Amino acid sequence: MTLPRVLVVVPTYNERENLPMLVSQVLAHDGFRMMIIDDASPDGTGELADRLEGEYPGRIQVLHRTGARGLGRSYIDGLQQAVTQDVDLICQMDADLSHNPDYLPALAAAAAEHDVVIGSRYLNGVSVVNWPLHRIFLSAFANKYIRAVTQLTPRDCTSGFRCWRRDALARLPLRGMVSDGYAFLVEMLYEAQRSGCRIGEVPIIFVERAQGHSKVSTPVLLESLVIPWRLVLRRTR
Ligand SMILES: Nc1nc2c(ncn2[C@@H]2O[C@H](COP(=O)(O)OP(=O)(O)OP(=O)(O)O)[C@@H](O)[C@H]2O)c(=O)[nH]1
Ligand SMILES: [Mg+2]
Repeated sequence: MTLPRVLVVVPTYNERENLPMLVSQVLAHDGFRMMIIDDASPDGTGELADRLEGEYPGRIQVLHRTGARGLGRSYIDGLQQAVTQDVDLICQMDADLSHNPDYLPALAAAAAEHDVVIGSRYLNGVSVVNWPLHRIFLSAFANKYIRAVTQLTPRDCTSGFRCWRRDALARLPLRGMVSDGYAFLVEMLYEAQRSGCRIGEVPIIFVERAQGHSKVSTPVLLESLVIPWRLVLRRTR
């Protein structure tokens, strides 16, 4: 069997300490390339990404965003470009090493049978390392809430570690998506389930970042509470 051609899309904001390790671990896999979408990080992550592009010729693309920053906006810009490229699979993951690149081949393999495969923290109980108890409860509650409101079936609807078949991702209405923070991940999955995508999950152990800072803010969390209702109401109208 020939190896799939995989593009790994990674949004970054102030991830200077994490990016070199991430790049070397992702690109250790044959047939993998990366797209780094940097939001003009004040810590110089964008320039670092350009240097890494020189170290791995032909295997890294860097998208430098200007203007309003945001995780959802970054993914929309990056994924719209990604689906036009000559690749079989498109993965998305965080830059902070919470998502171990060692799982990428398992996600890619499961994409033979699914249109999107989620790296899931909640398949065998809770597989999260170094989260305080309140964060575990918050995430578990968020998933229960989202699944109840939207009728989404995966155990982990908020995981940012995913692998898509390029053709399935290309069919999603990326341009029309309304959420910007983590809710964007829920919106993508909602549209995928609605369009009949086969959704799979493989277990991962999520490890909380050791370097850099979280970008989770109160408005972003509130958006996650509102978006499930917006998605459902948009479809029933
Ligand atoms: N381009 C871009 N990337 C972002 C933005 N906000 C967060 N990211 C990236 O999105 C990924 C997830 O963000 P994190 O801050 O790790 O969010 P989290 O995992 O929920 O929080 P932590 O507990 O700190 O890990 C990381 O790769 C970030 O660098 C943004 O506004 N623009
Ligand atoms: Mg993180």
